[in-house]
Amino acid sequence: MAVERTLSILKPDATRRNLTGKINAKFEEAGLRIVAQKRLHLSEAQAGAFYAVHKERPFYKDLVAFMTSGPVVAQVLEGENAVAKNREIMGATNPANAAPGTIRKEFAESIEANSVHGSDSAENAATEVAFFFSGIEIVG
Ligand code: IDP
Ligand code: MG
Repeated sequence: MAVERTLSILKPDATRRNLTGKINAKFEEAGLRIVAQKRLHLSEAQAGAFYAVHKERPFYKDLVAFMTSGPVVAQVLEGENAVAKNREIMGATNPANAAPGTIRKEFAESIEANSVHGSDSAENAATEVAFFFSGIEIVG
């Protein structure tokens, strides 16, 4: 399996509850490495652009409002099969359906305030990593 990079975001519900360390411990324990990281307060335009793929979904406006409601931590995770592994560690979008031990099962407040974002394919990972980071900011 190839070493991959994927984009992870610790969402405003996670920063508000001071959970960034507990969540990142899960990634590190599973063998993913944090090779870039920054704390940001996204503007409406930035959050809207990042989630543009969901523009037509009924939850888009609320999602943008939520993602701009407080600081986030954007980070790049690196490791074997990192895209799928990150999704596995995160758990299902709706915490009610998330497997035991996953981040969303343990920490998410709701289907919207679900603590973490993770890229869903290698192709989207490359686009999403480039949205937040330049090459010089990623140190493997
Ligand atoms: P994912 O984050 O598991 O990839 P997506 O379907 O890509 O899930 O949705 C992006 C984000 O939009 C979710 O993480 C969540 O914050 C929010 N979201 C998804 N579905 C709903 C919904 O039905 N109601 C409210 N918010 C939603
Ligand atoms: Mg998604």
